[in-house]
Amino acid sequence: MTEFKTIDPAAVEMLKIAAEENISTAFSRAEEVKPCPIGETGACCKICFMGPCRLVGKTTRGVCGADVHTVAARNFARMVAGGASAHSDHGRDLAMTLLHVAKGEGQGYRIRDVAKLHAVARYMGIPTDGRTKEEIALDVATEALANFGRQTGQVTYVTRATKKRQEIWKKLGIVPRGVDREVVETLHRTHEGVDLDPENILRHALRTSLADGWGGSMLATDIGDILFGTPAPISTEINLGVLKEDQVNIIVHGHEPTLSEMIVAAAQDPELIAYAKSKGAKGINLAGICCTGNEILMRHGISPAGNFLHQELAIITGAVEAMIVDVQCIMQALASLAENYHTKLITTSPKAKIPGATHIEFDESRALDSAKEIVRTAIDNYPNRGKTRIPPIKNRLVAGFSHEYLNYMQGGIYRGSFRPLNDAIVQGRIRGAAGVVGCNNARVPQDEGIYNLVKEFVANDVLVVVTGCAATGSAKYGLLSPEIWAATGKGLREVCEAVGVPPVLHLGSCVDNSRILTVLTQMATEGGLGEDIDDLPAVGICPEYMCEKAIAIGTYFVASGAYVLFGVHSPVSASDVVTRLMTEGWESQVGGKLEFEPDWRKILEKSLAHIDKKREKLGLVPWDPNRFGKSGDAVMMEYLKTVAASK
Ligand code: MSK
Repeated sequence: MTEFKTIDPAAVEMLKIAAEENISTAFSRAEEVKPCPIGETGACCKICFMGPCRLVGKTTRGVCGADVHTVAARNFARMVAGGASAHSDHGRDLAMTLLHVAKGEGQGYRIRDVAKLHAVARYMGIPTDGRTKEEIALDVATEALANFGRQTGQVTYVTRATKKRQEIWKKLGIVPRGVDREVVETLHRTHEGVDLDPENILRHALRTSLADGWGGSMLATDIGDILFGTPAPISTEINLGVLKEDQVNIIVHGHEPTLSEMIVAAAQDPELIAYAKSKGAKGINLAGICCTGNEILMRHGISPAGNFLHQELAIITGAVEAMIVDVQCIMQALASLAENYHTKLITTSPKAKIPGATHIEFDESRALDSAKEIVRTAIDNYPNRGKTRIPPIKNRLVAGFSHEYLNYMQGGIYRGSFRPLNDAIVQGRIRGAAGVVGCNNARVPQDEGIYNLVKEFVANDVLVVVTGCAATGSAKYGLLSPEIWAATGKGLREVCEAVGVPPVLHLGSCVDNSRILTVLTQMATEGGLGEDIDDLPAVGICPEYMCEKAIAIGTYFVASGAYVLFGVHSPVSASDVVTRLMTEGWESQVGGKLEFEPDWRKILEKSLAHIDKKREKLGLVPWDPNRFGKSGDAVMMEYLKTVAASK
């Protein structure tokens, strides 16, 4: 570990400057502000005004009599509801944009992926034959929006889960009805004096999370693809070194692609580029942070300047003319930090204002004009730039993998499938699969768990998919670049080389964890690996979770059958009952379980043991690291190396 809580040399460089200049960052505040030891474990109840009641030591019940198990379960369920709300409101906003586009409104937006529109229409049972894309889009948007307010029945995409999974949900009574209904019901149940049974509370938390994963998030991904294009592999660079000394640097940060897509278009506008030149810059350089960064990386190859804990560090470079933010994961500290530099912090969403920031409302009815106004503000700020210190640190990455592209790579347009991947797992060339997702958390060394886990998984023949800040966290160290091949297990390497994909696949932003649900479901239905997600030799890991969205994601993966491990600490450790319900209890009910384990080495150990156990249960050959790696390609590479050495 370095002197600072990060393994990123670019972050270290900026944190040294921050320390010298007495600038506060999340890294320094995490040292100064100690976490509340009672709230941290889930033992603090503050849902009524007889409290807050802190259930520690001899205090085993709050004023109303609630015990620590009820309190911890309630706190957890509210986190799930918070996370589900954030993702789902994002999905709702995209559905509204699609509705506007279908009606010929929404300046600058259009339907970019008609094939995806048709695929989504098919999922929804909407006819496509002989209809214009606008007519289909109108029905798709209307059906998508119905998912939020539906009171009975089920969210549309429940039918995309395996039959077995749907039966499990039905039997348990956790088929999600409508997104808003499940979230509101969680808030009602966890109000003072309503649902006081931890098991019952947690069961509804599962239902609420499913409304996110198979509802709001999946809709956000699908509609994002329809409007902005389904990602395909694309290569660029990452980290603070992508900022440019001689250009207007604009960073987009937050989550919703409706804003960032228009900023991308505005930044490429010849008039605005000329305007930037008139101010003495050589051009406009756009970069991303957090999941907005992932959205524009996946679809346009725009370089990310970093992940969650880089948002302040980017401003400290002194080279950022504007940081444009919308919703989620945006630190309030950015406003006071920006006062020390020339950077303009521009908020754009009516839902998310920050005192001290400049608010330029992003108006979707004149989206491109709004985006141009914002970019112009950034350009106007270029002459105010003072001393810059951009760390010359960056790495290459390949991103842009979608479920559709993976199908295509494994069989072409007409015979796309997951057969080669499943076969490779059956043969033991690939040991299993791991999803490494989620945030940075200033309480643990930035990227340490993410980096080590991804590196160890590929070395052990485990195919890795990454999303969110774990994806950018991996990419900063070359794990998404060709450098990774040398560190990849022989069997995994052989398969990936044959299929033409890297061993670490960037699947997108936080809402795009729904792409992983789709991939896992297809693997389960493809044949050879059981019949549902809980049969697969696969794990989901969130090593550095920071927010409620991560909790919602972890919970919907568990409800979908996955073994999920979170790092940092357990937010329910005060209750052995809740801890048991989330592990043994959920495993017996839905086949998946949720564990919290701060040590990444133990996460690795548990993950590999789980993968091997599932292989054994499926009757597959035990994984052998030396059995493969002697295919034609590998032999040819060795031969070529020998020839080259002999010259
Ligand atoms: S941005 S939710 S810190 S992944 Fe999606 Fe990163 Fe976590 Fe925010």
